[in-house]
Amino acid sequence: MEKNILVTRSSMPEYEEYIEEIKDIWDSRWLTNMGAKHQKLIEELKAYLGVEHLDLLTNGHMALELTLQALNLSGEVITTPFTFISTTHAITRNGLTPVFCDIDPETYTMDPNKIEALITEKTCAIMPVHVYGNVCDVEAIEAIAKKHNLKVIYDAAHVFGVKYKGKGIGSFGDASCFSFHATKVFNTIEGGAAIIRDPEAAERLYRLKDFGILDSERIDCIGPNAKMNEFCAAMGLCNLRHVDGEIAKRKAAADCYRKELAVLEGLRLNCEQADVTPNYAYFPVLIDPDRFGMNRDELCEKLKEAHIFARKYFYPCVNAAECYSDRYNAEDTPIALDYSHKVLTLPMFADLTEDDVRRICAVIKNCHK
Ligand code: T4K
Repeated sequence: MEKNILVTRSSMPEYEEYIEEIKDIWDSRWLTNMGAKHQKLIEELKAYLGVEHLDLLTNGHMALELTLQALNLSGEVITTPFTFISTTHAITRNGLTPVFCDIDPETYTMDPNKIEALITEKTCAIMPVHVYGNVCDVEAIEAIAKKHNLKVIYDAAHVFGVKYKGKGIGSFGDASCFSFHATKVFNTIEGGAAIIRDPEAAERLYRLKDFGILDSERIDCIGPNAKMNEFCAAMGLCNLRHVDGEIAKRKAAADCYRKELAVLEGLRLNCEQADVTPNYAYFPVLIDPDRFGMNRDELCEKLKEAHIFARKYFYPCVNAAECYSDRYNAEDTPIALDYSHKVLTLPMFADLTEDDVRRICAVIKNCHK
């Protein structure tokens, strides 16, 4: 039987490298609560991402949730429905109201031309997503935010290592939140980071992730426990040494896909953006059923039969998900809704070989009319 190919596979260091990295945790017995590995990883990530400030959290979701809380926002947040549910949950769980803006048909990111029509006197922020590693139109978004005095918080879960015009993507907007989940380009097993420009809000986030504790006798805000532990930080220190190599391997797989699928009628490849240094986080393809000869769901099933597990990221469109559909009409964001039925994310990870890619593409070509 042919081996299973899953949508992704975690990048990991050599076993011995990780064991070496965690030895001093045994000696110190310091396992969590902003220990030495946590502090070291912060410094290394600041240098790698080219940002002046960064804080670590248990996961990307808590980075989003606590960043919104630290910024003391209230009212409406304009966001995209074409994302992982976490983005919207972070807004809602802060008592804020998500307002959905449709996406740009090329980049799948928030369409800046549709933002201003959604601004009301209650709007406090814009929360776009650099989905699949595609960079949002940061210039247009930030010009609108400036004009209307709104905060911009990027969900940067997919863009680790991406640069725009030579600048680390985390340096745009008022804040950016990364995910270091096992499935991401760079992982700390579970983990995340928040980059907040305003030093006061950044300081608040540092306390919020530790229950809001200011010092041993004062607790001045209400926060959860969202601290990254030392074992996760150690995994991060190891993975960071290899991340450039892992991205280069992803590029080889992406190049192979592009070559194999170049002229397949009805299958659109992801855009290649000018001025962007990509990270090849995901490999989305858009299926036009009439021209391809089969719809996205049918293709997904055919791949499954061949032991290839592509995923429908991001279906359902968030405003059509059960927990939001009573309050929103997904038809208000027609492109996002349409694409949620047409995009398939093909397997993409550093260890995906060119033979694997050719095997996947052979199934796809076979399904093509
Ligand atoms: N914002 C955006 C835009 C996001 O995409 C995400 C997370 C977040 C915010 C929140 O960040 P975190 O709080 O998660 O840090 C996965 C991930 O759990 C999630 O992190 C990710 N986005 C989302 C897009 O995908 P599932 O339910 O699809 O994962 P699962 O368990 O089906 O795994 C997918 C594949 O990954 C498996 O088939 C094999 C591989 N895998 C998985 C795990 C758990 C590994 O190789 N190793 C592993 O340990 O959600």
